[in-house]
Amino acid sequence: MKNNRTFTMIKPDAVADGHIGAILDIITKNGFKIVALKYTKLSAEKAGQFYEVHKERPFYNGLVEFMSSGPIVAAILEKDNAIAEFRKLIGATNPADAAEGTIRNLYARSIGENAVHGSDSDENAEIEGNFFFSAFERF
Ligand code: YYY
Ligand code: MG
Repeated sequence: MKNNRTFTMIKPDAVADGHIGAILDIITKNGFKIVALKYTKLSAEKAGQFYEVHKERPFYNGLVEFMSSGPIVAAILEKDNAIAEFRKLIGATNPADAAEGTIRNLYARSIGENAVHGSDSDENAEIEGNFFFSAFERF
């Protein structure tokens, strides 16, 4: 594996607030190439699977409910050092702590409804990309 890819979702809050275009613009202007892209909606079951690692956390049920509450945009992004570069671009989980100009600083509503997802490791980027995209949908 080349270790230059990450996976992202534009979450239901940012889609509902009309920020798909602005967020994709920030992503591409910061040198990420979109190698897979999909507008879709998660069932509660699928959202629960995606966030299974957080199953025991107190915010899990609310997270699953939120992530299945409306459409999302899923994408695989390519750039050198993609995981770290993208985490830097989205900012801290809590938008109150997110650096100025980061996507969460600009568009997140709250810690729970925080506009975007970004993978936390190369291994998870591959797992998450494969969760949303078949081999025919990613290049
Ligand atoms: O990777 P990142 O999205 O920045 O945060 P995680 O710690 O992986 O948590 C996933 C997701 O869960 C977060 O984006 C919002 C939600 N969440 C929450 O609602 N309340 C928390 N205290 C922590 C996380
Ligand atoms: Mg995470």
